[in-house]
Amino acid sequence: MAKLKLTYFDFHGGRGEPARLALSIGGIPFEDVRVKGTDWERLKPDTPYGALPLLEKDGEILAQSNAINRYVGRLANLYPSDPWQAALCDETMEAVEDLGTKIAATMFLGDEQKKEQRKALVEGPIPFYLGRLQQRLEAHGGRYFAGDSLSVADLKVFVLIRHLKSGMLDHVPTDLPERIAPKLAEHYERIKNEPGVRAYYAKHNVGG
Ligand SMILES: N[C@@H](CCC(=O)N[C@@H](CS)C(=O)NCC(=O)O)C(=O)O
Repeated sequence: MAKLKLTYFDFHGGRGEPARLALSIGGIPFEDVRVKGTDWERLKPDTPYGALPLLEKDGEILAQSNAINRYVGRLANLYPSDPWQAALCDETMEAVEDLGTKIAATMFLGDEQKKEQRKALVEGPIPFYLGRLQQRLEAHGGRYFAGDSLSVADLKVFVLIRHLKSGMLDHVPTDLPERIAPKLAEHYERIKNEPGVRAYYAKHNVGG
């Protein structure tokens, strides 16, 4: 079996978390490398695009979170084999990237600028993407984003909603998902209660 090493920052969320979840749910052994902020500047120049996550397979490196999600999704049986359903899975992951990139741009701003830009997110892109993701979920039957079973798309949306509800994003009300997209909030609860997801967070001793 290939030797896998997944490298991402040392917190439960962000672009590396769906792949960690997928590998864990699939029972696929991997080395779970968690980079501390203080080590990052030293490691960054040696990464393909100056960013994480990275997946290493037998010494070869794969970058870009959604490429990693697709690969581990295939390994873990969490990526649709039907080409159309696979494309729908990709669509969802890219939509989460669209919003995630906007949120990430506010992470390291000073207090005033952060407040202003988060307010703009709360009045625009966050409700827009939550509403549209909910519409897309409902168009696919309301349970899963692609196909008729759990996929990496569900995991990626789950990680986004977990972040929005976490209280870690100053100036972003934690009840936005429930208020704006109740079906998405239900989807979050369902995914959180998937046995593999519960087992992952129990193992790491954190709440889903
Ligand atoms: N398009 C890339 C973006 C990767 C990215 O921006 N990663 C962030 C963490 S989520 C990062 O490495 N930030 C540190 C830096 O840019 O120095 C992907 O999807 O993997």
